[in-house]
Amino acid sequence: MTKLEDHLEGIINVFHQYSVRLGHFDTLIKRELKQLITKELPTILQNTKDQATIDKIFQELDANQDGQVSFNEFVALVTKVLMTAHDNIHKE
Ligand SMILES: [Ca+2]
Repeated sequence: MTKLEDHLEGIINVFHQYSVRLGHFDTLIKRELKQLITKELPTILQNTKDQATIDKIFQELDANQDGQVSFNEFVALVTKVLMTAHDNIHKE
């Protein structure tokens, strides 16, 4: 695998690491999303310990409003975080 392919697979692995914990094995419920964000994205996302922020992010990601964030819905967060990380690189 190339470096990029390896990183992309890494995103899937991290999602699964949290999605298997509670409820359906392949979706994130709010508690899993909170754990993922708090543990894996503390530098890029701010105020992640604030429940209101988590609620807002969850609501935005859960496009079909079934109370769970699927991998396809999670990709919206990955996109946002990637763009923020890219902007930050140019600020430094
Ligand atoms: Ca959903």
